Amino acid sequence: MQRIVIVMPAYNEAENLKLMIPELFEKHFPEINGVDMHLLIVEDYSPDKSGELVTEFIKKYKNLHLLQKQKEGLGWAYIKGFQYAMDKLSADAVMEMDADFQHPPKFVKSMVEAYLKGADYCIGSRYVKGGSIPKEWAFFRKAISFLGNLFIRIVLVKPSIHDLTTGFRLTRVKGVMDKIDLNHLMEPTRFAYKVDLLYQSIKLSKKTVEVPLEFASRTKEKSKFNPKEMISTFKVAIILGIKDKQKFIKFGTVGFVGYLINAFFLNLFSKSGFPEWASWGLSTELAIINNFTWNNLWTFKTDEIKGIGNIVKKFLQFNFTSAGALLIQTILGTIGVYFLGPDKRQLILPFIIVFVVLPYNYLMYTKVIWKKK
Ligand SMILES: Nc1nc2c(ncn2[C@@H]2O[C@H](COP(=O)(O)OP(=O)(O)OP(=O)(O)O)[C@@H](O)[C@H]2O)c(=O)[nH]1
Ligand SMILES: [Mg+2]
Repeated sequence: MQRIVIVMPAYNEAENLKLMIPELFEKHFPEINGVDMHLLIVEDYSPDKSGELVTEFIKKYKNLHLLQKQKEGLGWAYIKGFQYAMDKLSADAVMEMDADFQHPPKFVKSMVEAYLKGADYCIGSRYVKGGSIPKEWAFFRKAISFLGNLFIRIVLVKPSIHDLTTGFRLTRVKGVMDKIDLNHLMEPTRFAYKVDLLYQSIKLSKKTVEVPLEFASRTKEKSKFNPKEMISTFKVAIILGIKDKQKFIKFGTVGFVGYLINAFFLNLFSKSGFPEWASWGLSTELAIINNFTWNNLWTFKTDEIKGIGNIVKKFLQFNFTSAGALLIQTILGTIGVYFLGPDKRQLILPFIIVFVVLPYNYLMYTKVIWKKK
């Protein structure tokens, strides 16, 4: 049976926990069939004695656990909770859920169902059909939430995901959570750690789904929402966005150098009396060798191909995908000239390169040649 551990950080949440724990164990967990549901409260010795309350509840609910530690902020509470759930509780999946009822417990079931249907990463989403943000929020806060989220969506180029800043998520351990270097997430003391975690989880997940979430406002006490948290969240998104594009920029630079090498040696060989076919063939191969080498050592250095056998195999594959690009370019070029006329040749070429060959190459490099291990 799959074991799902809800990781729930709580600091001074005794009032909420008093309601939350019985509600989960008596109302919602019994409605979820075929899964071993656990709840782990991560608590930092709060002055309101939330920890003692949980200890009392543990006597009644055997799937309830408590992790107590020093206070280090929101991110670390979740991170240490995930580590505990994986190492000590053998979780197959972990869930992020706040104790303050902003993530209404009735939505746990739909998240678990999405996971059981095969999702590796389930995002409780406020911005899909059926999801919502609190009606009572002031217009300003609604706008900040919506626009901030939209901004991160654009910066990270994740148009298919609608909610990137939600705190209600379920993650498969094997292949996703256990592949993330949790001790080195960005901004681990703050809310912003969520953006880094999400970014990495989406990358590692084969199937990511959004499940509607009706986000509630805090029931007890005032909100701690503040500009500092907001700025650090945007900062993480911008850094990740640039990092993401850095690869593409390097790929473009290597490709351009490859083009220069191709042009230089084509000129040199043909001037030195090489037959036409040999000049083209040799100069193209030199460009291919250049592109393979620098992409391996620089663009994709995090997935560098090592070992002579591997290098030879991948280099042959690289030649093969390069031949694919040549074929695509030849076919599209011929079709283009047929329809638009030979005088448009100089216009057709860059068009094909930018819109077809570059995306094709990038896709082949990231999904085939330097595929993530
Ligand atoms: N253990 C632990 N829990 C924390 C810490 N900071 C926040 N939490 C808990 O993490 C959950 C989310 O924190 P909140 O303070 O509600 O953060 P938020 O939802 O972004 O902001 P609000 O609008 O104030 O609700 C709650 O259950 C908190 O009790 C912390 O430093 N340690
Ligand atoms: Mg909250």
